[in-house]
Amino acid sequence: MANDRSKGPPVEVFWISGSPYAWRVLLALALKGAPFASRLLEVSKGELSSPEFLAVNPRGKVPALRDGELTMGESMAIVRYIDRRFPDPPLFGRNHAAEARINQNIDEIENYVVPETGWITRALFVDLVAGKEEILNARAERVRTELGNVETRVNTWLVGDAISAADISLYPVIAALLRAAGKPAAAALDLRLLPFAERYPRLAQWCSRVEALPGFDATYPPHWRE
Ligand SMILES: N[C@@H](CCC(=O)N[C@@H](CS)C(=O)NCC(=O)O)C(=O)O
Repeated sequence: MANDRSKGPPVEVFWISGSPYAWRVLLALALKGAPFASRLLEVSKGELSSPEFLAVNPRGKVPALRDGELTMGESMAIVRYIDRRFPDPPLFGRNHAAEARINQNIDEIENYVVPETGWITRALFVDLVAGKEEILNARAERVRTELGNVETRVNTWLVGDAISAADISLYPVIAALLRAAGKPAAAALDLRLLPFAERYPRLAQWCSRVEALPGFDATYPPHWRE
């Protein structure tokens, strides 16, 4: 079996509930059906700055992974590692052209979407909007441009006819953004993201497709259910 993990201790994944970047890693593992040891950390308990965790990721950020001697951070680097470690099903395409398109999508998401959504979601989650409305609205405008581009070309999946690392990289970022956009503090902003299904119907269907994947429920941020 390609994903047989009967030998050796399981891969350990360090994460916090609601981190879109950590969610990418959980989704990748779910799609692979790969067993792993879940290390759910709590920021409020200082667990991201404990010496034990800093030994895994000196940046003190999640996601992080430990597999035997290997320790690493950075969500998409971890997803790439998981793809090599558990080859089935492939998340970076079945040929070079598909891999190229998947990687281009990922880099576009990392370079043009995440820098904007990161600021917006953080500001809304910790209620630090006051005085930053103008810059946050400008960021939201750039997000809408990027989402509009994706909306015009998304089919069943972002690339080709199978879910890939491109979908995995984008979904949690959008899910966190939409959750943030529903916070009361968002009323002070001109985000124009909701109702998402009316503004971006194809992307909304794509989100539903991701949410219907086997194993998706187990990746859903536990504190979002509370
Ligand atoms: N580029 C990193 C971003 C990781 C990141 O910013 N994680 C946040 C959680 S969403 C974190 O650990 N923040 C804790 C901190 O900065 O102290 C990745 O893709 O993994």
